[in-house]
Amino acid sequence: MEKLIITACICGAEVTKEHNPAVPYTVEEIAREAESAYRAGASIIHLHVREDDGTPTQSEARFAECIKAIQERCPDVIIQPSTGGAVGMSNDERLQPIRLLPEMATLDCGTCNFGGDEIFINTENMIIDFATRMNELKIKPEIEVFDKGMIDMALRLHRKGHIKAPMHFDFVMGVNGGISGTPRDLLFMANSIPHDATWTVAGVGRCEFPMAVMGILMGGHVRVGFEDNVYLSKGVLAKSNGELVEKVVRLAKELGREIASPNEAREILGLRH
Ligand code: KMH
Ligand code: ZN
Repeated sequence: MEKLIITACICGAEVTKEHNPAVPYTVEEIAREAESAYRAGASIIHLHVREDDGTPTQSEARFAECIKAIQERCPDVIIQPSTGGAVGMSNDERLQPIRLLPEMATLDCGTCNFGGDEIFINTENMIIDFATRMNELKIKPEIEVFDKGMIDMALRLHRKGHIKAPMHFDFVMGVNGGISGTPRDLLFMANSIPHDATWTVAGVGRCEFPMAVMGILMGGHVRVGFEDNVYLSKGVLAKSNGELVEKVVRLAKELGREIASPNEAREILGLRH
């Protein structure tokens, strides 16, 4: 089996220090959390950034500062900015970090309820526009899907030439409004993508580690981090993103799967380097 790529989603846009005091806001905190995940075995940092008070921002300047600080501590790590940002942000706002020419960025492939009155909007034309701009800049999209219909959307846009093969998917499972994080649904998702595609699974909340184990066993890849879950185990807050990554590394070892370095992850994903 291919080595396991671990992505750490260290910050997100919704989780706060009230959920877990270790959630990073400042540049220094974001760099600290990225380093803890990298040292534990993460090869990709899925990056959102915040103002110092915790407000989510897609500011190009703030991303530039955070990326610089992360690269000083984790020189070879793959940095994958979010183009999802936070619910309610405009398209232009969301797209700012791609101007920094990261190797990868997320491409959210459908609209989804996000709990309460929140709706994370990604219309077909928005997805085409985001994909086109990422193609022009040679940025590999991580195709984020919160439901099976979003895979179908991505495949349709691939057939129309907007998304290139080999495609890389992130199945985000367990969002309040998306597909649930169950083994049955993960099998359904993984069996719905092309054979030459790669995938990672991000289980939200209590689904994080069950989905990680499934991903390890099935030959997929795994995302963990505060964006998706702040607990190391039931009722026990993780002290850092590194602790969450360490747990995946332990599970992978037990199950006989080796961990990919950042350059091995680049090979697996066909990234430019
Ligand atoms: N914060 C969510 C509304 C992404 O990073 O591309 C969107 C999100 C997806 O996190
Ligand atoms: Zn995200």
